[in-house]
Amino acid sequence: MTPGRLSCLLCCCSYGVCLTAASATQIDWNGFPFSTNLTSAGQPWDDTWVAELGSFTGSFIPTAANTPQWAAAWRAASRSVYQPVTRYFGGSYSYDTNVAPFLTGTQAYLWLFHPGAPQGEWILLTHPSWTWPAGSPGNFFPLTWASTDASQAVVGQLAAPGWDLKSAAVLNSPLPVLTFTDWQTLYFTAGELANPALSGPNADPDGDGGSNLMEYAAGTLPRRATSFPPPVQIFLHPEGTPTHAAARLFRSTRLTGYTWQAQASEPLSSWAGIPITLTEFPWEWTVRYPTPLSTTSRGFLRFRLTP
Ligand SMILES: [Ca+2]
Repeated sequence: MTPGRLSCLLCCCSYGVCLTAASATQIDWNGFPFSTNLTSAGQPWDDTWVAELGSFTGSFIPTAANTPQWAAAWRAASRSVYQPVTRYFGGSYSYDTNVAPFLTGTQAYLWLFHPGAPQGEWILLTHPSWTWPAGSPGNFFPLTWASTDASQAVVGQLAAPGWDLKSAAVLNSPLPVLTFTDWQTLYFTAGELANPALSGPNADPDGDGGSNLMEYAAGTLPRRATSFPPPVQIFLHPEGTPTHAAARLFRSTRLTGYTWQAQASEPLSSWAGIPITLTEFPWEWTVRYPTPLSTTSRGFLRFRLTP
């Protein structure tokens, strides 16, 4: 190390910011605390909102007209849950080498969404300067991409009198899938992730009776007891004759890496898979018991989640 470089590092340390050579290229991204962020109906965003920093694959260019194709092309580098009390979101992404689609010079975006169905609320922000810099293990100074610096909202609206960010209603457009591991990282801190009794698949940190894995599979919140996996509905399927018993499951459309199976049993000693043929919506699955009520003395239906 040259004397000049050494004196520079000592100078930095003297001001309380001690930098080391073990740095990487880092993007800090965030919203502005206590800003006013509203839905298209003028309601404040709540804790169901998620913010993601990422890019689209290949040559895909997001527009307000092609929202149904966004999810398939989107890759998130970093995610954050929206904090409705501080009205803040943000995260950090560090890398030594660029991994596709976060290649040098590729446009980056902030995508914030409320996972409603069939109508979601979305806002997608960017700025011409938000392109991924080359990754380097010796990059000391992080870049900051803040929503207040965005110059374009592909959907939604940027600051105007009365609000800072305003989302738009988006119809019939899916959200990108989310692995259980990424879901855990979204809702638990690094320290909590090391504690399976809090963040593991069988844990129930909000005590609402839904394990973390079930909350993930249902698209509910693991840290709010009033948000829990809805019970399976049992009913008679009235369409056509004869009448069958039926069951309805509500599921997260972001589920990936796990598969729901519907199974039926008459003696309870064995289960047979039955097709999910009555899907009306992506988030709602209905199955019929294979034989009609008129010829069934008893029967059982279950949904099973398997990796
Ligand atoms: Ca729970």
